[in-house]
Amino acid sequence: MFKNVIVRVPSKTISEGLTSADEGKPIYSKALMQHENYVSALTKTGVNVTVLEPKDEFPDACFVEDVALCTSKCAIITRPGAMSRRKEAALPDMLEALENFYEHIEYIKEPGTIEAGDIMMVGDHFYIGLSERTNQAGADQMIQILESYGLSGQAVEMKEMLHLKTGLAYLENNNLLVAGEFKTAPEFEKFNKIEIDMDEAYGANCIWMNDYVIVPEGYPKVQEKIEALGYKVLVVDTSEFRKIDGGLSCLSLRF
Ligand code: CIR
Repeated sequence: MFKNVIVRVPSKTISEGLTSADEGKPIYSKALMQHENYVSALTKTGVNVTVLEPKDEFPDACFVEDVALCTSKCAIITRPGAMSRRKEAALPDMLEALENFYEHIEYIKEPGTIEAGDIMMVGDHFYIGLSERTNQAGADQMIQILESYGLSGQAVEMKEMLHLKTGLAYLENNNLLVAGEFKTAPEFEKFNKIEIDMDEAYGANCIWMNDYVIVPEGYPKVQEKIEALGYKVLVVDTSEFRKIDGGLSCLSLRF
């Protein structure tokens, strides 16, 4: 069960966020509204939500998932691979928020880079995607930290996606949404894989929240497959965040 969530309100500079999508720039007012709906959906799942203030100097700072890994034992502050995002990881208000919940806070150090959108938690085990943002040194440090707390981790090769969780979502009970390159990855063979079609690949970025699964709006086949598994579904529109490669998981830290 998750008890707590941390989010950060999008800033008016969100239109300058990093992107590989060719879908235009996010509209600030719409992004704000979608973010409010996201917080409402999270609240419905019974968690306590800490809402941090926007940071104009960091257009991507609403994607808080990337700056910390929150485990059952400790929080680990990452070192983002994207230069424009590197200093997001040590913002004082985020540290303060994490200190409210965690006695132990660890840090990824140079030359390691890691963005926690590349990390998927399955119980006490963590899969770490080696992406353009997360390097081997970062993954090695992370695994070492996890092991020092009795947790474990393993690195996963990846080639196409921005982040590991761009194409994977663990829905507990051994159920795993898989898209694109992860459909055939040997690491995930043991799961009950729910394959997401190419035309709905963005919809693979869902989040399991206690009895609910939050699904992005506009992916009916994904929604149907999740409902068929017996989950209660909440739908949230993330179209403005999609324009800068962000999705549901990216917008929160859940622990
Ligand atoms: C970036 O490129 O860093 C942001 N525009 C999107 C980050 C998405 N985060 C995630 O997948 N965890």
